[in-house]
Amino acid sequence: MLPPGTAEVPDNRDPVKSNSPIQLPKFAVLALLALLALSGGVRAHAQFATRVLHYHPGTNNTTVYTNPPVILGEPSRVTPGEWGGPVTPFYPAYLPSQLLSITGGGSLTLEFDPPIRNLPGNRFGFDFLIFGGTGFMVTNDLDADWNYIGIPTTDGSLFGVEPLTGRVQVSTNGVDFITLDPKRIPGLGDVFPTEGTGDFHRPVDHAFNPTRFAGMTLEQVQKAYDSAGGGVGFDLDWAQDASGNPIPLASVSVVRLEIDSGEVELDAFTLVATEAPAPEIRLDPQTREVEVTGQPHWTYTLEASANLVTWTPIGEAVPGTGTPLRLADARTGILAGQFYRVVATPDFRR
Ligand SMILES: [Ca+2]
Ligand SMILES: [Ca+2]
Repeated sequence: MLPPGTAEVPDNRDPVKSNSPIQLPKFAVLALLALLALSGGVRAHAQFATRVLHYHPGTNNTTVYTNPPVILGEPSRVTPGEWGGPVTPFYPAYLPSQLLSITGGGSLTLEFDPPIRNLPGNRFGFDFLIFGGTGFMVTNDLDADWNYIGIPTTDGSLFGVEPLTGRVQVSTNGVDFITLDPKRIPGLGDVFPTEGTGDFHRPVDHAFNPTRFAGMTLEQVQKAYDSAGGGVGFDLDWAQDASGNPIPLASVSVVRLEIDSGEVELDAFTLVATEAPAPEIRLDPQTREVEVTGQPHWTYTLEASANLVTWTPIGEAVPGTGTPLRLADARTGILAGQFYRVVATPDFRR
């Protein structure tokens, strides 16, 4: 049985097999996409806030979290230092090198390049995510060495969150700002705690009210996240004018957070990767061409392997168009015994 998303070229001496294209089941491609997300296949260009345009910590901000550049880049995956370790919903980031604080009267304006896009394939409609420094409260008692007794379990409540008022605004030019409907925003501080092994471009299902995590162990929380990395989602469809009329927005390049009261500690802002329908792929063993119907905003790379362990990209990543593409293995001297897969990568620039 082949691993998902792979197809073996039959031995060319077998005329029956070699003349019939191999149709991969759709679930195989889905599984491949999931594998991609888990293995960090998202390429490392700017899918996060790229520049701080303005930061005011707020009046009477006495926290140590006031170094603006720490909001740029991806959310924390690991907390460094003696008391550090992997960032999980039970062990959130807490260092001044990770988090930025805003209190009442403060604001933060960030630029995104590439811009945030309001694409129909964005999961749950969310177009960008904000990650914070909150964590799930663990209710286990501690032993004499400050270790939890039993398997750590949360009651589903968040710590490090206080009542917060303010607004989220977006802009295409950094001058004119549009406010996102405050009634749609789930609470600026109520972010799902960060899971450092998760996909920071995949929103958590917001049908999961945080209290739904009551009674869960860390392993159960991670499973409920369904490969997502946490954070709270925002939808450009929430943009509205002063009278509450919706303003259609295809993309924005600036986000501004204004806090009126309370205090929030934020880790990062990320773009949501749009989700493409599972592409159909076919392998023509005679010509060593794989036909894939890719989608816009994704690129597709053919990879080959002789052992299903080491995979080599064959050729360049090709942008999806919604119509069939042919990706060919033009290498010479390599005959039977090759496995192929197509790796899909979200393309934030197209
Ligand atoms: Ca949207
Ligand atoms: Ca950070």
